[in-house]
Amino acid sequence: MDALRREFLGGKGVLDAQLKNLKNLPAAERQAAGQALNTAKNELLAALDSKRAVLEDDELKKSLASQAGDPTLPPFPFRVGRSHPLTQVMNEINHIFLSMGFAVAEGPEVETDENNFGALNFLPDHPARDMHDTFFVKSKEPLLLRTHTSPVQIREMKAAKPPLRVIAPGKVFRHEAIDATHSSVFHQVEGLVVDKDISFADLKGTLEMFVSRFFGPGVRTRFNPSYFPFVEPGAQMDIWWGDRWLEVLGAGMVHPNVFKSVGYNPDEVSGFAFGMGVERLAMVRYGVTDMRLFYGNHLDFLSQFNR
Ligand code: FA5
Repeated sequence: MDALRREFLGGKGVLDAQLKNLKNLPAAERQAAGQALNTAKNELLAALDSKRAVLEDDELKKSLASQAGDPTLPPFPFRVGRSHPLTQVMNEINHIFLSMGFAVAEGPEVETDENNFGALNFLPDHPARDMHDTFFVKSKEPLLLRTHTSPVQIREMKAAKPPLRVIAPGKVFRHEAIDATHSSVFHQVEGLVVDKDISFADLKGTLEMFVSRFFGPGVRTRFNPSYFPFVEPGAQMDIWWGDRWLEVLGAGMVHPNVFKSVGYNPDEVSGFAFGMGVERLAMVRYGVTDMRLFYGNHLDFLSQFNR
């Protein structure tokens, strides 16, 4: 383009030579020739400009096509994801127990009836089963959606010899009437310690230590007797929650029948276990009055829990 412009319109170009030549023409022809040259110059300039515009447009299109981005990518500014508050609370619970020497274990959400109930000393027609109604799967070996994380106790004891010190975080399922403090799918963290000479004082001390680290000093707790077929004695721990007590966990000394079901000798070992409700701990921690808010998927609510 530039070469063409120089050749025809430049200082020593074709047009320029013709213009210089005008003076050699007879006077009568000079005016008409000058006008013709001017017209030619303007036409050339216009043609060059329009060609340049077409070429530049082509170039832009080509470069845009070669850099084409993914139109499905999210626009700026990117939103940074973060863990759900219940995941944050579970991770924090895990960390506190890891620092106290516990290992983390896991079990399946679809469990055998035997691990969820039988080996935990729930007799077949015992009313304690009524508090744990769930989905049952018809299969050769009776299966169900686990109602608590306690079956992981059975799996861990069957897999290893004492001493044991494990926690088992996970999801559990119950056929429940749902309200501000009850869900049909919720989370628990199980704890199990088995060794020689483990006492109820060890259980209480461990839980007190956990609570003061999780909530900070000054949190009000109380222990009440409670019944679970797989512990004896059994207790529940409540935490003061604004204007009333909220039950956050069940606990107790491992029942001799549970030790027998996994092949441990109850005369040689003793142990304690607990199962805490993650949603309930999160509610107390953050002053949330309705558990269902955690499942609502409202980002305005969830993004307050910034860690
Ligand atoms: C149990 O599930 C026992 N497995 C706990 C246990 C473990 C006792 C080891 C002894 C030894 P419980 O049903 O009370 O117990 O549930 C334990 C905790 O889970 C409760 O304290 C509460 O914090 C929470 N929880 C129970 N039901 C619900 C529910 N429907 N929604 C949300 N959280 C619940």
